[in-house]
Amino acid sequence: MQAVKSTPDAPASSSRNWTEILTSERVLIGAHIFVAMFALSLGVLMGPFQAFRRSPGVTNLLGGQAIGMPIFSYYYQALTLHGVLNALVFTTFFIVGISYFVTQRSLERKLRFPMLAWWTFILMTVGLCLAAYAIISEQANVLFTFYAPMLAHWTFYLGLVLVIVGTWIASFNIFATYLGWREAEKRPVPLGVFAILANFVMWDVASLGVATEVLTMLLPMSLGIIQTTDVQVSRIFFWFFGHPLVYFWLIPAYMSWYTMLPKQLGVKLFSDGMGRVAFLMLTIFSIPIGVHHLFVDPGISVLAKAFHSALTMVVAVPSFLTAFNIAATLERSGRKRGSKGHWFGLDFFAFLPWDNPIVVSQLGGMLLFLAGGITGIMNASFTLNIALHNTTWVVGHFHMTVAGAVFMTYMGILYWLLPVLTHRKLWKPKLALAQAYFWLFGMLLFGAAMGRAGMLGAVRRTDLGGTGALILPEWVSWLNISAFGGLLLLISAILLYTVVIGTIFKGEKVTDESELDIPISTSAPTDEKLPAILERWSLWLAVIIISCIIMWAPVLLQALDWVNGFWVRGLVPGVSP
Ligand code: HEM
Ligand SMILES: [Cu+2]
Repeated sequence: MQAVKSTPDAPASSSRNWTEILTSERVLIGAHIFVAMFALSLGVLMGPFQAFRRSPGVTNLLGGQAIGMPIFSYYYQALTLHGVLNALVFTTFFIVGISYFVTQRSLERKLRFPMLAWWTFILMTVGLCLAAYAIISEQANVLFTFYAPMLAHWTFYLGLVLVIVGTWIASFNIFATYLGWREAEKRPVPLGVFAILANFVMWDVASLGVATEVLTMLLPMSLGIIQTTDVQVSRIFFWFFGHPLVYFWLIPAYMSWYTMLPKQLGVKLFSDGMGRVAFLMLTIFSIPIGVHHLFVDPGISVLAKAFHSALTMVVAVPSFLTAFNIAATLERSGRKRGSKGHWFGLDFFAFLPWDNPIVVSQLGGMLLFLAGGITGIMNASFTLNIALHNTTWVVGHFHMTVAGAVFMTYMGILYWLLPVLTHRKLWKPKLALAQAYFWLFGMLLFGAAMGRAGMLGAVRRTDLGGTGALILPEWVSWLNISAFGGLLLLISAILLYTVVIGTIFKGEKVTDESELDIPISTSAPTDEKLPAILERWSLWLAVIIISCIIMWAPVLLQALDWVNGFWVRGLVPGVSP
């Protein structure tokens, strides 16, 4: 690790400071991206093997033998590893890394507390090791939604707490950097940093839910300090956090579409202000809608379910704003490249650079997100949810979003960030392009097939490949198609790591950063009016807190057991309640 010697508030415009910043940045951010990609390499491997295992076609091919997971033979262990490593670890480390990078580069100053950033990284990595130990030693088969009544070894919970505390400290560092910049600059912050700030304001509040659950219920119970806990209350705390979690993943992807993609396409974003409004709406409306994950819970009133369901429709609005803003930006780019507005004005799509892996990863992510968004609205509808709940339909939905839009966009980011971090050009960009297409088509097939099987009643989180598991005849072809999608995705994952390792060891060396395209804006547009209220973070924090109280306090108050107390009702480990 390299210490940065310049004074904390020194503007980075002086080239000496800037070189030092870049060196420390490469190591710090590289470490975050390395851990993210390492976790993903193991986590993602479990996916295709789950898909193969549940496919009767593959089982028959192997003479009636279900295919085992590599390394991990137990279904729930592999599923926990897949969910935790991909959806919690890969995302969190990647987001913290990219947030540091964009903050430093956009504001042209180093993090306010560089050493603290290293301690944060160490804390999060220790947390990851603790949680990984629990999963690998088969003491945490609790899935990535780890609410009661399932119980894991205490190292699992402690590990996750450390990771979350790490994200809080990271957000403190980012905010401190931003406040120093704002005091000096007195102008609207660049949109990329605006998105990061909005994301962390929301995340810091949301993660209080899961921290409360872990610290007051799960961790004490795993340590034997308390003997029972309230399952309904545990689920409420979890989903206070669980829904905004998906926006924590999504906002950095949106940031890439809003601020990086236009640069990569050589055009200006259609509307910066509209982007800011979308980010604020996501921040405000992410938390007070989480009861849509609790539609089948008996301890939640119908009224709360109706309100949260209605408000969920509101959170679709910033996504529509984004669709409009980005489509208008893509059209600009298409027109610049020769589109004449044929086919109802949609021919611009054909003029986009479909041979650029960085652009294709993001466009692919958007296409998958169309499917993910629409299926999400269906999930949020109470009546449809009852039919689809816990079927493979849900797996289809969230692979279009987190393993689709989020994952593909992050890979789009990786393909320009890796050269910055390694000072080597991307190795074999054609392989990277193939990776993006394999992922796009693999995920479309996988998601659609899982969705269709789910509509026919195929259950999720069930070892359909296990001995004696029920597989209805009408599911068979869809499960087989999902395995074929899994094969394409496996090929894509192999291509991804080939490109990453190839770049690190064989990429053409770059001596000057100007040879690389780094899509970062250092200022907000001056031709748009950006009202100062947009950056009144204390106001938005207050709005978030008040809306959380209005939407969640009645849910919690109703679920709490006022006679027996917080920890009494519910589960006694090992004994049926
Ligand atoms: C190679 C690509 C992938 C394939 C083929 C795949 C496949 C699967 C399958 C078959 C399941 C199990 C469904 C069940 O039995 O209930 C699953 C669950 C899951 N996947 Fe993936 N997946 C892939 C990539 C990803 C990625 C990149 C992410 C996140 C970034 C992700 C997140 C999840 C989550 C959160 C679950 C739910 C685990 C649970 O139910 O607790 N997957 N995936
Ligand atoms: Cu949700």
